[in-house]
Amino acid sequence: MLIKQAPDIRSSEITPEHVYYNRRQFIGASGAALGAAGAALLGGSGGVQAAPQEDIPNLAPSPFSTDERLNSFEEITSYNNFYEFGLDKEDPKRYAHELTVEPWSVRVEGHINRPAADYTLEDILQPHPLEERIYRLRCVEAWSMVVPWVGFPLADLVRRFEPTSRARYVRFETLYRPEEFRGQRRRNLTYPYVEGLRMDEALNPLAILVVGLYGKTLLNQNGAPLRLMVPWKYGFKSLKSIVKIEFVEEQPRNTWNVEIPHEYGFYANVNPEVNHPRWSQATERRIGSFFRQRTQMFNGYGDQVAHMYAGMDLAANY
Ligand SMILES: Nc1nc2c(c(=O)[nH]1)N[C@H]1C(S)=C(S)[C@@H](COP(=O)(O)O)O[C@H]1N2
Ligand SMILES: [Mo]
Repeated sequence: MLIKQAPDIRSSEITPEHVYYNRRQFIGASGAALGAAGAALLGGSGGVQAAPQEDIPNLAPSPFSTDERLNSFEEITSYNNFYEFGLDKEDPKRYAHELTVEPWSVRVEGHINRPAADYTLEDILQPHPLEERIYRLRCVEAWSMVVPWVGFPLADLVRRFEPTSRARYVRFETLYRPEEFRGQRRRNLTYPYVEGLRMDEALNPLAILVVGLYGKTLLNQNGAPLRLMVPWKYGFKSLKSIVKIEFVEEQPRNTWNVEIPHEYGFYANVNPEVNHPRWSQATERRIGSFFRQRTQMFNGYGDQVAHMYAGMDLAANY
């Protein structure tokens, strides 16, 4: 991830990456508003190489982190689901270099009091101090991992754009670029990949936007440069390589629900008692361990999230 001079700032204001991250954390902690002048830009290298990883130092730890044994960097970056690169677990790593993530911008629009616009990745990240969140990740295919993500609370971004009372859901879109995503050329799903959260879910402190893992910026196979992570839901809710965040009134039609409605719903909360037609959800295979383990309700995050679903029929709202 190269730091490039923004067209409107002087070279004396350009900051090296490590200072930049520090400053961003400082700025975030001091509550500076969106769009402070002189923020460094993540520049376009224009090449065909996957973006090189950069260190993200000085991460605040989180009380929400698990102390379970971490999956290795190798496991987390070579066993992936990212259908835009292909159906096999090895495909995302194999074809990750075909995607260019610099420059990157995110369209933010819908029922908000802030301007609807294309924001540079820099604009999106600038006010938010980054922290490490070590979360369990549970795929609906009944495998799981423990991943040290780097990110910030989605709630902080949501609040910053000041949703109006008509904003009842947040809808997200992954990049649509068939020239670089071979899975999109093959139409192995209906693209762009769409996901959504109810507003209270988006405001839950566990929901984060992720920019890195293991203290480094994301590799393309994990959803560079910006992806969602909602740890109490099956992994398909946590979409990758986000280019659009929209505040909407209606429940979004999420990709897997559109694709196979009788197998995938909107809520997709991890639930050992509600089986998927093709996979029992009672147990899971932790990548790297031999024995299967019991799946926990809400992936073990019930204390933080169960209240949002009080009175809801969790079997019907898979
Ligand atoms: N755009 C997009 N996002 C996606 C997917 C995908 O195919 N496309 N796969 C999902 C699924 S099924 C899972 S389990 C997680 C896997 O994230 P990881 O590869 O970083 O472990 O990404 C999710 N996000
Ligand atoms: Mo998944």
